[in-house]
Amino acid sequence: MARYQNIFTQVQLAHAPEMGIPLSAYEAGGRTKDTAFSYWMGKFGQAQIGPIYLGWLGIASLLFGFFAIEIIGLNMLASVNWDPVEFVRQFFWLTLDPPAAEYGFTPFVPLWDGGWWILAGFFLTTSILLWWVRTYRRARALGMGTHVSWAFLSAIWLYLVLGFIRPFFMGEWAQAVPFGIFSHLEWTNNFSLTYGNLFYNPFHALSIVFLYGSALLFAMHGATILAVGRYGGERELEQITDRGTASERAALFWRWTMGFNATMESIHRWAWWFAVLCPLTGGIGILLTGTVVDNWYLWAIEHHYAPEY
Ligand code: 07D
Ligand code: 07D
Repeated sequence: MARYQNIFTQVQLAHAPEMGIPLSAYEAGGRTKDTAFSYWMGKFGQAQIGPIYLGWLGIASLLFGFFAIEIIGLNMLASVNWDPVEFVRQFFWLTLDPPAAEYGFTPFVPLWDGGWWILAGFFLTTSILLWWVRTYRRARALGMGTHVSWAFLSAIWLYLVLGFIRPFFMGEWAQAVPFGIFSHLEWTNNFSLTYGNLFYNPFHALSIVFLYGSALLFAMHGATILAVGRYGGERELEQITDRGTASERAALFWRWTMGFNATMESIHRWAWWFAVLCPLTGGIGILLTGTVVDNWYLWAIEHHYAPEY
């Protein structure tokens, strides 16, 4: 029987670099000319690195992202008296916090009292939004659907709710998430405690369903395709135009084990929806907290979602 090459036996062909579809003269200016081949990257994915399409959107996005990281990093460095050793030692605990509650939601806050946080947030958000436009435009340029962009937007929705939309409705920047490794975890913990335990927020529960569901679907799909790799199962084009033995087996496996099987197409819709619904429902849950519901535990008792002890 023909043996399919897997990660251990894969043959890496050395060939002229694949440059992608021709672009208009204007667009071609945005694509780098150089490529490289990496044997080790070839173990994880394609051995060819580049060309990358940066364009002005990509460059602007990276630049704004750099400003944000720079502001966050320098503020953290200032908080340890510009001592690089302490910066590294304490890195996980360093933080750049939003303005205190007394400033409300005004953008005019002294830099050292939270103004830097607003600026960093502005630059980070600009960077993320520009990157989003880039995903949309590159997909269009390739004649693809824009599914990646809409999935990304779902994550951006949660990010915006956490750092801008909810603070806006609450009338305080102080409600937003700090920039810092452990400080953002402390914020997450405090948020749950302040609003009476987030576990009683049904949208947090839904978000967890889709988070766990995403991991489960990813495991099932990844495992299934690897399991039929010996029949060329991951060559989706051949499997779709000529439903070969791999797809057939993959489908039968699930029909035999659980009575139902997704199709080659629908499994990707399942995955897309689960991933998208995780931050989408999460964002709804966060937006309702403190604006509509002050204490999820009491809310849950009132709505017979939790028993009264
Ligand atoms: C694997 C793709 C690669 C991305 C990576 C993250 C930065 C931040 C910034 C030092 C899966 C790159 C990180 C650029 C550096 C500074 C200022 C994605 C992969 C590797 N969190 N969170 C992390 C962010 C929120 C929570 C890790 C961002 C909410 C918990 C990392 C945001 C809440 C835990 C991180 C954000 C929350 C983490 C690993 C934005 C509720 C962990 C992330 C923009 C949702 C875990 C120490 C990861 C950890 C962790 C980044 C928001 C909760 C630093 C950028 C406010 C409970 N978060 N997080 O792998 O180890 O994601 O923390 O909204 O346990 Mg977080
Ligand atoms: C953060 C979307 C924004 C990210 C973007 C990416 C960059 C970096 C860098 C390329 C993740 C920008 C990227 C800038 C680029 C490079 C290198 C998505 C983000 C745009 N919870 N909880 C969730 C669980 C508890 C709390 C969601 C579990 C406690 C709060 C998720 C448990 C308390 C919030 C989830 C648990 C608490 C959440 C996040 C268990 C704390 C949120 C989904 C088993 C003590 C968030 C409604 C997600 C949310 C959230 C899981 C427990 C607090 C499903 C499994 C009770 C405050 N929790 N949680 O996709 O939406 O995040 O809640 O105990 O805000 Mg929770």
